[in-house]
Amino acid sequence: MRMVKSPLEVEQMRRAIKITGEAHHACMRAGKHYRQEYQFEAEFEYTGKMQGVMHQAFGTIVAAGSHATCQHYIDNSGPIQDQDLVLLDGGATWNAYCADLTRTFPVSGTFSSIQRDLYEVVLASEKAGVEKVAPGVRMMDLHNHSAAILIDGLKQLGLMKGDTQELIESAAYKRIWPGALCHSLGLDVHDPLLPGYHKGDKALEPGMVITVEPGFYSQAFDPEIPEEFRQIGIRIEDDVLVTEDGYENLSVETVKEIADVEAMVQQGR
Ligand SMILES: [Mn+2]
Repeated sequence: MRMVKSPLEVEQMRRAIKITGEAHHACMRAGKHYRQEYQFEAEFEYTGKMQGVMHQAFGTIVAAGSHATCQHYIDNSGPIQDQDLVLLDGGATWNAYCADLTRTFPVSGTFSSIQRDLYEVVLASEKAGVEKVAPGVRMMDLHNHSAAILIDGLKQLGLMKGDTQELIESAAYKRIWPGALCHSLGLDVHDPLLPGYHKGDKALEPGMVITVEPGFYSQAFDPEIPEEFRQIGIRIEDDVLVTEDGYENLSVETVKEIADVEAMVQQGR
């Protein structure tokens, strides 16, 4: 019952996701004003609450600079430098149904060249995952497809070497991306799935709602990563409904293209 959402359930999720997207936009527009992580947390949750959101789906993650390399950073207590990226992962609830969206943006309004290169790789991986969502597709296949795009991009930047399929099979890429691409979303932010959906043969069905969220997380002491690429965390996450003939990206209105993100921060408020 919880895996496959009814139309009424999807309507609640649309509302939660719409408000969450607006909260992300509010934070991007505030980029130039705030230099503490908790200020973005306040902006994000304020935007929701002003629209009647009584509960966040989970503790909002606002991770600047190297803090973003911790996937579930929750302190939100750090200062933000002018050149930092801010990774913001949050979700409103609406009538108990959850949203879960991540965006990563430069508080300066301009990605550095390295930030831009890495962001483009994660974005390509994310889009590839979203576009492959359809009934009959296994979550593991989605994950490996996005992983292949991520690995290919990192190879082009000289951050990974070797055969892409071997890197996937050996899980060597998990040094950079230890997470999972998808989880179910609904009454809980990590909604229950029957066994076999995450790693087994069970495939997606119409009415399921999943997240798609690849990331790049480079640690401080990774000898295989050039120093200028270390201590950077980037994640992009959308919420996707499986439809009869493919997918609907429920968070499509939340900007993620570099030009759109930069414009929103620069335009500001
Ligand atoms: Mn998520």
